[in-house]
Amino acid sequence: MLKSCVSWPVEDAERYRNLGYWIDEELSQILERQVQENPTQIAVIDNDIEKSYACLEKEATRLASYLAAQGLCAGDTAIVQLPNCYEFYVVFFALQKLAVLPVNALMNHNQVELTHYAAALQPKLIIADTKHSLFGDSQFFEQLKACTPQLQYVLLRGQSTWAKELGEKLHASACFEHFDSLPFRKHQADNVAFFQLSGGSTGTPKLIPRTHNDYYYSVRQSVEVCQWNKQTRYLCALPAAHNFPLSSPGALGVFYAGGTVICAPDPSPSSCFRLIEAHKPNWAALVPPAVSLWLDSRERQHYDLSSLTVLQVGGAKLSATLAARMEKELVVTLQQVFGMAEGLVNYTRLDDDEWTRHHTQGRPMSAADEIRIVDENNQPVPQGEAGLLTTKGPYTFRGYLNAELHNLAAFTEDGFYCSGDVVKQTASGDIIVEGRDKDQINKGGEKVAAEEVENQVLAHPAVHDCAVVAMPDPLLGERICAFVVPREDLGQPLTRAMLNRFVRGRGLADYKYPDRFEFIASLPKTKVGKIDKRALREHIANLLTSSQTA
Ligand code: OOB
Repeated sequence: MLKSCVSWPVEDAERYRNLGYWIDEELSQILERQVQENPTQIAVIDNDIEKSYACLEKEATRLASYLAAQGLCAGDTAIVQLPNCYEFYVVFFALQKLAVLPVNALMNHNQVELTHYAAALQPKLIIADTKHSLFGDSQFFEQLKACTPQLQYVLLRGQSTWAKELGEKLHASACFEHFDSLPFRKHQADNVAFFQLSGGSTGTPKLIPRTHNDYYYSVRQSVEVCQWNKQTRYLCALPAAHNFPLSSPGALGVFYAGGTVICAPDPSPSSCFRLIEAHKPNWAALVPPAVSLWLDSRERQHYDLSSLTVLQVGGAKLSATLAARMEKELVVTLQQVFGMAEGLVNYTRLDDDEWTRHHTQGRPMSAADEIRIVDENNQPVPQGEAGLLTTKGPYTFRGYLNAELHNLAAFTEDGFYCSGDVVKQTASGDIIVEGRDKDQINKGGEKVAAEEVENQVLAHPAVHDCAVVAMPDPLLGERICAFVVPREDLGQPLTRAMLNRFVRGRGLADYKYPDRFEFIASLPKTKVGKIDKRALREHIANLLTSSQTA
């Protein structure tokens, strides 16, 4: 099945190797290096738990050995769904040692998403948390097993009566002592290490294969750009599995540099401020709505946040107004981060002037990132004009898993990934995100594929047609509006409450629920007969403005 992962053309791979971008090391090396150099340094703080590098390595080895003894082996796949906690990193490195390939689902992913990942990956193992409603009992696991013949093992973080507990496998219990020093085979660094999740614009979420070589390079280069070192203390408040807090430079960057990750359960002021005062991180990463919440929080004056020197913001467009306010009121340097799970990451640099920090989303982190800003015929637009961002490079993937047809549209013939972002580039090479040409809603950094929501709404028997678009929102930037054409031939009129109840019952992640349903007699069409989503976006934006002024 993994044969359908697209790899880099041989000549590109050779070039990346010769230039030192690909070093043929596995991701598990990130941790092993620190165990040699820095064993007693604290790697992760998770509430009152502090784990040194040596301890993290020991627990990862023990878990890997346990899983190997259960029969898991290189090339098997897994679904991991854990909150921000130190175990997330233990599991990450354990699976890397074994060369078991996980997809790290977000905690708010639900039945629909996990079922889809299971169908795509045919995992042997699930590692999840009993706090998630799907794993309180065995029902969902049994359901997954029924359609995933390979699936045999489940390990749960938290107390469980129906499955083995992850904690038991990590902690020093005599029966696992002999696992502590099992050597693991070296694996090919060109191989897939794990799957990232695409924000998506199609009916089903796509999986992004990331190799050891490409991901490790993106971590090392991010650390270089951000100048991280052993003194780096990073507050991880965004979901740990997301590419931004995992590798830009994120937790893996911290581990590479020998610093300390401080786990926060979420980016809210009530979760983060006390942790900042207690553990004194100097870096943190947020999405723009969280910046607004931090700035407007009354709690701010009660905490000492002065340890923070740099605040990274990315995932969605940050307004220049918020950028200026943030630097002034929080007394931090802003670093904008414009990245994507597919690869390319842009950073503003710490010594950029104020205009660049506030008005641009930064420039590619690597000299090897190739950027082409093109029109709809894939022709470069004149410098300074807006166009579609396409890119290739040593850490930008070359194809989604099992998605041959979709890949044809997602890449140019010469291998550039079409990001769907509309951007322009300043004379000095900095990128400004102007908009988007993909059927996606960016709800304050959380990406929602319109088609995925449309399919759920369309499943209602009284819905004739549906189109999902973004509507403006002062806090999140965008929210989800579903335009619905009801069927006329059914007696009972369809109501918003009925649709809400129906969609909520479908097992989709909460953040994908439409925030508003609008009934419409028919969907507007463009000249070529496609649904005119631009007209729908304008329609809902006007409705919102007129209801505000009324
Ligand atoms: C990050 O990754 P994804 O995969 O969740 O989302 C990627 C998309 C981009 O194509 C763009 O549409 C949007 O999110 N985006 C931004 C942005 N950062 C991401 N749009 C405007 N301004 C920004 N700063 O979101 C991601 C991955 C790694 C690092 C940072 C963010």
